[in-house]
Amino acid sequence: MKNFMLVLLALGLVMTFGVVVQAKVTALPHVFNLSFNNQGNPGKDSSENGNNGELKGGAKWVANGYSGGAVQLDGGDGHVEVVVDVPEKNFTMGVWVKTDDGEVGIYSVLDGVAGAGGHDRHFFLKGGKINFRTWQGPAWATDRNVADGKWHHIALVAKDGAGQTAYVDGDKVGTHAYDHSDFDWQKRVWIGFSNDAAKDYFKGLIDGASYTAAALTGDQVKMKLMVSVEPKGKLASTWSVIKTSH
Ligand SMILES: [Ca+2]
Ligand SMILES: [Ca+2]
Repeated sequence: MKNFMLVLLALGLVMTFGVVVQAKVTALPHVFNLSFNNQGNPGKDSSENGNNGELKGGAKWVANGYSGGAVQLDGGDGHVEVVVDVPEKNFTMGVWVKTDDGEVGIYSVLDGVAGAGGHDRHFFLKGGKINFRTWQGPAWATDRNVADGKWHHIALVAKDGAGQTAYVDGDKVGTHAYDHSDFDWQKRVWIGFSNDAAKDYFKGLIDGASYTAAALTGDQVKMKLMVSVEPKGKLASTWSVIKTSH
């Protein structure tokens, strides 16, 4: 009985923690936050700014995301478009990816369709390693290979006066001194695409794409990872453990 009470207590803590993290992440100043969890409206912006994404070309909704649903991209012309004016200073971009192709585009900010008229804030893979380019800064590489067919969360933080910081799965993997973007005539953001990659279009799964109007701290980036730990799933598996042990 004592053990059972301890399990209940632990369960309560897990649930409370999940809810608190969810609340904190929801409170972040997202420009958009796409969970791809709504099959009927997969591009729905959960930030409630109405900056919905649109699945285009060879992009389709799938149920097996990192957390809930996701978008599968075909490496041909599939991408998710958000038509939106995003901030050039003090921002954080984040996305979950799953691919085994090491030469694909992931995320970028564009003027016209496919970057006609200008493009920057690129996330792309080169030899499997995550690279970035925020104009007028140069392209820069990290040594973190993410093209291993597993889910990885990639985030880029630009902070005025401090520079860019890159995170993979919550680990800091690189920095660059250029601290903002000068590409202020941009009109859209594409997820699953970058002009800087050998293959512009992403092939694989993407989930949890966000653009935040703040330079998040390392801890806040980590918090975004934990949101995907679904208390419901945890609860079910914990209950089955309790049942078998009694
Ligand atoms: Ca999802
Ligand atoms: Ca802008």
